[in-house]
Amino acid sequence: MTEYTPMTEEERFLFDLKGYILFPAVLSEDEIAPIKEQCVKLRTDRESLPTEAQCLPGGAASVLIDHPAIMRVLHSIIDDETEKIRLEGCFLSWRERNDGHKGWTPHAGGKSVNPNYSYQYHNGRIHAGMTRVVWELNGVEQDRGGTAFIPGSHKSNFRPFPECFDARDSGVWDTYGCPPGSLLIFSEAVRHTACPWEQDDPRCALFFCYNHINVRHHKPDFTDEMLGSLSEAHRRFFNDVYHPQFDGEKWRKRREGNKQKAAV
Ligand SMILES: O=C(O)CCC(=O)C(=O)O
Repeated sequence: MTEYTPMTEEERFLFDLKGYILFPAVLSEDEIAPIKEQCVKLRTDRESLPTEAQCLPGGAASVLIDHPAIMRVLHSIIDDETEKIRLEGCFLSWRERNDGHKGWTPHAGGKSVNPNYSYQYHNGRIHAGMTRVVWELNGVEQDRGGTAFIPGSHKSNFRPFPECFDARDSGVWDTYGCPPGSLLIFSEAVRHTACPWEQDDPRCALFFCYNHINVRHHKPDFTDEMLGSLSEAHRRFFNDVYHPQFDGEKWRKRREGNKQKAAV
């Protein structure tokens, strides 16, 4: 079993306080290059990619599925057992200046009893539901693109959100700037939005969506070719929604017994 360096107390404090955390320049240029090449081809020459790489997170991007820089965070905020963490969605966010993207669209935020958006603190640990992991493969300039957040809004009590605070210039939004290869992790429960892209290099970001094994938000649309191409350790992130205890011998025997009874 891979050992991960747990989040530091300071990192955990910041994530809990704000609902997001940024780790600058996690990937080296050499690590970024093949993944960016795949992203460019997905936009411009999809058919030239092997079938497994035409569906994210297959191909070069698959190394990010359980990258140690994310696992150390997911273990601290979703579950300390890898078997209980699922990857339920992955997409490429490619944005260009004046590309007609809808841009500023604040959503989510506030305490929720919906298990998907749940964000709780209990007995000294965070229990987060849907968690977005964003790999910014190009640099992001502060306040000119990327994702923006109302820090702390994953724990705010009053609903609905007053419209005045959704305005970009309301003074409650955090944005970030970061070099290529940076890692952004946020709880889907924090109020957040895409920003209009106002810089020359396009946004080239991979969004991964992780969740606890017992809940799912997205409808799975991964191809068999992509899933079949993954290592076993990577494929287990795509397990169905059930408790891993049912993979155990006791339950396997019980299922066999039930099948035999039904056949009589
Ligand atoms: O495109 C972005 O920066 C934000 C994406 C978003 O809103 C989401 O992941 O829910």
